[in-house]
Amino acid sequence: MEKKLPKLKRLCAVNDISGFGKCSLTVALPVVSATGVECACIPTALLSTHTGEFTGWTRCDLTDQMLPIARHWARLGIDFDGIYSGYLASPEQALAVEELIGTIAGPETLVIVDPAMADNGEFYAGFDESMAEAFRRLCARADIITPNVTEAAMLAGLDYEPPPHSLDYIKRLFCGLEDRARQYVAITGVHPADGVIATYLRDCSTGETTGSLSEALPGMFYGAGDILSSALAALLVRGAHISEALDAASSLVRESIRRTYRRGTPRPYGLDFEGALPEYMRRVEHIFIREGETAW
Ligand code: PXL
Repeated sequence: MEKKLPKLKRLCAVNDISGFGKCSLTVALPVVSATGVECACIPTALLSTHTGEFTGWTRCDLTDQMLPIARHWARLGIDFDGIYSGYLASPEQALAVEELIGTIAGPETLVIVDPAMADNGEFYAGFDESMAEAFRRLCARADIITPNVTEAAMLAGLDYEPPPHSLDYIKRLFCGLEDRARQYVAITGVHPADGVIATYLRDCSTGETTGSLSEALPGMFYGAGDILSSALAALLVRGAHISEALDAASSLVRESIRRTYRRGTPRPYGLDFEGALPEYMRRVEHIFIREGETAW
């Protein structure tokens, strides 16, 4: 008889499907699975592409499906180790996420919210301050939030400052966000100096701050935030320590960006993370390998 395997951890990703452009669910599904975590999903909208740089995209809003899906799962008695929300199509969807957390989360369910609504000092197409207000409420339900610098400034009610981002500015962002999430705030896409990109993480209960720094390649890389948040969410749900989760997630993004750059993939097409997954999975294996058991 082969040895029994432990129960798979299960994450619910609440995010849109942009059919083309490698972001949201088309990133969350493979990245969460590559972490050895089951990825259930509640699609919030169906778009032909993401809304950055592309024009003429199609969109079908799925708000009216979100709670019925969650209620069906609750009736089936399906439990979740984590709920991770990313890009949402409207402030109403943020309210629906709050309600679905109440419907499918248990006391131990980790809630990760990526308040994806803006970048480079500007809201994404179709969003305004009402989206920031809705995310402020939703973030208060989250154990960990992963805003980029623009989103962090919006949530904290501070002005956006373009790069280079001084440590004083990052500290002010953290101070403004300390009461926004229950435990961790990870600010992504920080440019502390020319040619450097970083994610800084604050443990709100201890005030301890750590960072993961990489070489920055020029230009905008769509989907980088989604890869980082998906990996971080799955690693934490699986029980990784926050610092090893941040390191592994950051190196997946770093390697995906390098590959995209080397291949010359058009930026709106998303990151070439596929070839970076094998090394990521080796890292995951290293984190979770236990005496006498495999990580998978
Ligand atoms: O990667 C964030 C994202 C996700 N989904 C949609 C988007 C964006 C960013 O522009 O437009 C539809």
